[in-house]
Amino acid sequence: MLQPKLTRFTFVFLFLLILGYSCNKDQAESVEIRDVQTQFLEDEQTLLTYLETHFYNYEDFEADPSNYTLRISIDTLSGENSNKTPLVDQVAIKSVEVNNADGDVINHDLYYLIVREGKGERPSEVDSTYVRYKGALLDGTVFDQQELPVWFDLPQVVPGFRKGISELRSGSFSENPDGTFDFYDYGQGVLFIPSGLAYYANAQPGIPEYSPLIFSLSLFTLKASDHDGDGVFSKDEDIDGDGNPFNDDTDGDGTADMYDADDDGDGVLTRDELDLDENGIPGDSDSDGIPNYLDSDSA
Ligand SMILES: [Ca+2]
Ligand SMILES: [Ca+2]
Ligand SMILES: [Ca+2]
Ligand SMILES: [Ca+2]
Repeated sequence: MLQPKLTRFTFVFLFLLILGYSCNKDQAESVEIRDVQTQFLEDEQTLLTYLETHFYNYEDFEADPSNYTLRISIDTLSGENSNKTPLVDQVAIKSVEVNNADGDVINHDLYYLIVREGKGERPSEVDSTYVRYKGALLDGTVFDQQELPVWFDLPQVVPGFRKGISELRSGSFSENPDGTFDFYDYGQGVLFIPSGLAYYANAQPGIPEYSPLIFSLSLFTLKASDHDGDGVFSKDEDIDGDGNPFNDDTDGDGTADMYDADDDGDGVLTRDELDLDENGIPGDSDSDGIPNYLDSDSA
């Protein structure tokens, strides 16, 4: 069974602030700013308790592995379900660094459950992803969901979502004669995100401050983004190759390369010095191993 059928890969402009950062100044001023390490330890305990006391409908997925109409459903381990395998035995952990106000690094555990890994590509953290999702609090309250998929530009979503979805793979699709698409073999999973990788002290509609979040999601497809339109995909502007394109700033002007249309700050737009001979390879006029667009003394 193939899901979903869609008329177009519509880019839905999201009015929702849910997955982007927003900060209500008046509200933020009235919220106590907690110590990052202390809050992390509290969230960690809360999440572990949740994972120990809940399970998902893994038996449905095991019984019908190719049924893409199945939805992930989480419930409490109690009564007739007491003997189910708890989530804590099925999740994996990704450690993510968070800086506190003093610049100290506090490692946060992001828990993720892979229900179906998917057979396509893994997104980088700066790609656009086409997803179906449901976001909930640990008490089960759903604060946002999209049954029909939407495009999410990953740099605009909370770090826990961005880091977690890159553990899934995209699927395949085929176009029908009527212009609709069928998706299959796509990744499905659940992210369990401590507040330090979500909104932390910044309450959002339906999300109190310091809330750990749960996202169930399906990753249908993805595409590379070029945020500054300079001809270099954002994922390829990770110059130091550490997997994080947000920390590369070749000209040191405070704007990361992925958002900087003149990466080397030489006054020539990257687009205009990237590949002058149009052979598909960035030019390097002085042959010093640094391509012209990153080399302020050559163009
Ligand atoms: Ca770019
Ligand atoms: Ca980097
Ligand atoms: Ca820069
Ligand atoms: Ca330049």
